[in-house]
Amino acid sequence: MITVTKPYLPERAKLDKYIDRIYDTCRLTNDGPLVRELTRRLEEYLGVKHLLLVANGTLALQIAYRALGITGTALTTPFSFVATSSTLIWEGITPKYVDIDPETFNMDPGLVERSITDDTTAIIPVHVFGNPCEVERIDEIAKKNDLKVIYDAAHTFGVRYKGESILNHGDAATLSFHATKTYHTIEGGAIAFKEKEALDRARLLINFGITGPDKIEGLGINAKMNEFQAAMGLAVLDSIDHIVEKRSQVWRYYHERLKDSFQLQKWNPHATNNYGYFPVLFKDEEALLRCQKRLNERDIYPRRYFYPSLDSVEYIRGERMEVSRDIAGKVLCLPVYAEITKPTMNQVIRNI
Ligand code: T4K
Repeated sequence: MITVTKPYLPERAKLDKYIDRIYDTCRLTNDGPLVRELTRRLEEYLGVKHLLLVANGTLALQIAYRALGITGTALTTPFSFVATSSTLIWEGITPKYVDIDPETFNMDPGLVERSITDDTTAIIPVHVFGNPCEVERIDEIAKKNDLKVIYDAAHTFGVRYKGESILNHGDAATLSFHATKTYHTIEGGAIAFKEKEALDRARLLINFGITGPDKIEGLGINAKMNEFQAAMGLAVLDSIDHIVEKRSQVWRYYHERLKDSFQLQKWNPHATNNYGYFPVLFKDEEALLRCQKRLNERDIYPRRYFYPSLDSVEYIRGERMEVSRDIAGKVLCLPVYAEITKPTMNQVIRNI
């Protein structure tokens, strides 16, 4: 079976080197030495200053909203994984959608300002499939209107924009280290904060608001990453250049053969890619469904990331977003992972 992705598993010996340390110390969680080491190494690798590791990318969003005091209404995109919106609702914040650009698939910055109302406190854009948003325009609108910006950067591990980490834009940027991502810690995530004060507040939030054995300073929850997640994260990080290189070969192979027949996502010209996804836009939903069926019959399972457009989800019920609905109906993400073979890619290409 060929699936849309396949997690990278490091060699057992490389992983065991880290797991042995857990067995030696019996330290399994609660800000242990592997989580600390991974934090340091990721700050260095990614080029960020105030990084907090958490249990998953969903909690990363929730903690970021709390740490930055987001309330009322937040502007966000309907073309994303459901977690971008569900976390807002979970935190009592109302998502209000801004439609997307039909070529980049990211929030259209030209539509942001007209959506701001008195109770808007934040903008939550997504760098969809790792493709950076127009960050300068968004950051400028936020500054002018005194709004916070939290980028859902779940897909952007290692992506650089104008030579710097994309995570350095906004008041915070959140990552997902889920097994399906280019870089993973099985489950996991992180928040890169602009200000150290926000990082300090978030550090309290992820550990029940506890500051010492006998002291509870405020409301918190449990969003900690554990030592086994960090062990996997360290082992995967040891191979990250190899993973990205292999994925880039797959991505380029598809790109070369499909670029003249399909509309592909328009990539930000100032940004690198981590080759997490290969979205293809069909001429209509019918063509997509026909192709999906043909591939499924051959035991190949691409995915409709992101479908449905979130403004059509019953419990979210946003204003209708025409562009997002159109794109969501036509996008199919092809299988991309380090060990995919050329015959398999050829089979995918032949059948689409
Ligand atoms: N924001 C954005 C923009 C996101 O895309 C996401 C997550 C989040 C926030 C939240 O972050 P997390 O809380 O998840 O850290 C997957 C992932 O579960 C999810 O992390 C990801 N985005 C989303 C885009 O995709 P599914 O429902 O597609 O996963 P699943 O289990 O169907 O896996 C896809 C394929 O991968 C399977 O067909 C087989 C393969 N697979 C998967 C797993 C889990 C394996 O081979 N082994 C595995 O262990 O959501």
